[in-house]
This record gives sequence, structure tokens and C-alpha cells, in this order.
Amino acid sequence: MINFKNYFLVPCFFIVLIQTSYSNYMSLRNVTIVSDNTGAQTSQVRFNISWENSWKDDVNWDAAWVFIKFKDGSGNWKHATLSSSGHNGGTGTALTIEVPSDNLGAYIYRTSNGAGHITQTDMEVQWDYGVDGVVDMTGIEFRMFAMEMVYIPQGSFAIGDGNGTTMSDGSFRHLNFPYYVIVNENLSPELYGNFKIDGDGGLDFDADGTIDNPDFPTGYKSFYIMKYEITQGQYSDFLNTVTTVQQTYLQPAGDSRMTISKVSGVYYASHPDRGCNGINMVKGMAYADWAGLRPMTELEYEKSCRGPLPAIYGEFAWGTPVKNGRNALVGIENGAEKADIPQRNSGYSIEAYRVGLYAEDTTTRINSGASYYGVMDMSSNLAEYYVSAKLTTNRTFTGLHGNGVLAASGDPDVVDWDTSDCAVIEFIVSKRSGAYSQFINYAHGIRLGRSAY
Ligand SMILES: [Ca+2]
Ligand SMILES: [Ca+2]
Ligand SMILES: [Ca+2]
Ligand SMILES: [Ca+2]
Repeated sequence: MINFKNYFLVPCFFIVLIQTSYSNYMSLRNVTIVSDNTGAQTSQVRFNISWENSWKDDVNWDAAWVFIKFKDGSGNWKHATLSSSGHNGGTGTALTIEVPSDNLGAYIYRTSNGAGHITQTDMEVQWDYGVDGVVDMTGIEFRMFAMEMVYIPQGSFAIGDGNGTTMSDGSFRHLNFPYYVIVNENLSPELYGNFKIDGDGGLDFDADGTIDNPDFPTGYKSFYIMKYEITQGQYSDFLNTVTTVQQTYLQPAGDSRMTISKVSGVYYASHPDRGCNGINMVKGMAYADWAGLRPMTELEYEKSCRGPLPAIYGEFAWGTPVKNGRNALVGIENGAEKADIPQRNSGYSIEAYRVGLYAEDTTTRINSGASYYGVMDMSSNLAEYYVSAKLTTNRTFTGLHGNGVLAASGDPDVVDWDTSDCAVIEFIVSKRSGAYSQFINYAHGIRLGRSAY
């Protein structure tokens, strides 16, 4: 079943407490602590949240991933631990608040099937501040963050796009002929490169029938993935809650389309909705570690694009091999800019522009460029970094999530995250071009996610 949901959107603004806000399509407002249980050492953090064109249907849903950073007594930013319960869904739409077992943040999503804008007031999450070593909430500075995610359900899917006679360069395929491969709960046939994949079992590096990494995220199991690439606004927010040493290490390289700068000690993006270019895989993974997320694998990318549908040679994320590119942008780049020709799904060349640009009020999956599951810009805007299923250095990845804390240098320090190499995906779902994790390209960015199993 193809879903034509959430392929249109309207921009609004993202507010963090205290500091002037940057934007994506999700808005947090009136973030405040409304009660402090000094005995239990928990606080209720109340907020309003809104986003456009939310949905939940029989296939999947979109969600917010929210988390809190606070300044400790020494002036250092730390990640807040949320309680497993004690939250409040607020007023508006019936919403579920779900805190995963590491307590690093909360998912917020529709409790029942439905679609439309979310305008929720007086939601509350409970901050378990005693666990974070905070003894007194008086005067504590904190910031709350929210980003849009899409839930991708468990299920089988195709990787590669070979049709028996031809295939995209670098695509997954059967060992001796150009045909795509199904990832399901069984061990796959041998793939070109001499390995096998068991959807719920892991990776068999040498095709001997014995799994060598049972925890590699194969894409078969459920996960959340960011609806858009990390934006320049989001990356600025990130830089503003790390140390100056980490800032120097992590700041993006300059480029005409990169608008992040440091003014009076504060990072600011003059075009916060643009995809964040000028970063490499390592910086993207640092963001993931900071946000309690993880990098995604190229198998999860193909699943997110294609859903359970058969592969088509040369297809893009919108499910056809036809690219309907614009020539230029028209309008001032303030959120109202559009493609020069309506109903386009991609740019004529790679560049950093407003995430979700092609989604308008009347767009379909094809002309908004949305994936099967409603993930945006998977075949447009920036090329993206993913964990490879083929590279030896990447294959030890077990899908561990970041813990909110970076190494003093600014590096991500999750044990199984490889900082030496990665896969880059440009536009055609199954086509690959190589890259190194330390390599910065002005046309590259990243989106992140979390396991949901
Ligand atoms: Ca299995
Ligand atoms: Ca093996
Ligand atoms: Ca992209
Ligand atoms: Ca860490």
C-alpha cells in the first residue's frame, strides 16, 4: 500500500528556552518548570508543542523526539534524564509520550489514527534530576529540543535495484547476477561481496552461514529516522550547548550555502531551515551522541525509501526512476521560497536548501519527493552519510545510541561507531559512492535516528 500522507507542510518556528530560537517545522513554546518534587528529586517540565501535517495510520506515524540539556553548577551543559512515567499528554490531540529505556528523551506521537496539525498545550515530561546529580533546581538553566521523526515499522524490504540485466553502480545484488535482494527474517542468498543478511538475525560477513554481528541494524526491525536532514538551525543549537573546545572542533566548514556563524559567542544560522552542509560523518555522529540518537545504516535508508515494494531499477525515494528537477528557486529564502516550476521533486544540482522544500499543500508522494513512509529529501537536497553494510570497519556497528555526552575533544565516543569510513547516498536509492567519515563535502549532510526495538 502506498501512502500519500504528510507530503505537504507549512513552516513554523522552533523555540528553545531562554535563547532566541531557530527553526524547523516543529515548534516548542512556553517551556517551563511547573513543579518540583524535592523529595523524589523530580520536576515537571511543561511545554506547548506543535507541528504540521502529523499523521498516524495503519502503516506508520510521525513523532517528535524531545530531550533536555541543562547547565550544571560548573557551567557545563549536561543531558537530562527523564523519568519513565509521570508525564502528561496535555490538551489538544490525544498524544502518547514514550520514554525509551535509556531515559534520554521522549517520543511524542498520536495515540490514535488520524492526520492534521498538532497544537498541543500544557504537555509535561518528568525530569528525574536527582539522577543527574542536581540537588537544587533553583536557578538551573535548561533548554528543550524537539525534532521530527518518522517511525518505520518492522518488515521485509528490497535492497539493490537490479532487474536481472542491469543495476545501479555499487548496489546490493545477488552474487552472480544483477538482481535485487529481499531482506526478511531468513538468511539471504549470498550477495555480491560474499556476505549474507538475516533481517532479524544480523550480518554474516563471509557467507558461511554463521552470523558474525547479530546486532547490525539490518533495517528489518523497527526504527525511527529523522523526517529531514539535520538543519543549520538544529546544528547551531547543538553547538551552543557544547564546550568552546568542542565548538571549534565541530563547527561546519564555510561555504556560500552554509550560514552558521558565531556572533557574540553564540552560534546562529541566518537560514536555519537549510540542510546542514559543511559537516562530515564524524560531526554528524557527534550530533547523534549529543542528542541520544545514532547514525543509520544504508540498509535502513533503503527500507525507509522503498517500504515493502519491489525495487525498480534507478528509482528515487519517491518510487520512480524519473527525476523531475527544478532549475532554480524563486522567492526570498525565508521559508516561502519554492521551485521555479511547480510540482518538482528535486534540485538540478546538489546544494543545501530548505528541508522539505518540495512539499506543498497539494503535492503527492512523487512531486514532493517523499519516501514510501513519508520521509523527506531522501533523494534530494544534501547527499547523506550512512553506516555501510559492506565496509569492514563499519560492520561491527551494533546500533548503540549516543548517551548525550561527547568526548572532551568533541568526538563521538560510542564504542562501536566507526569514525574512519562511511557510505554516501546521493539520489538514486541503491546507488553508492564512497566517502571517508572525516571528509567534508559542501553537498553532504546527515540524518539520524534510533532503534525502536
Ligand atoms: Ca532470522
Ligand atoms: Ca560468518
Ligand atoms: Ca538528502
Ligand atoms: Ca557519548
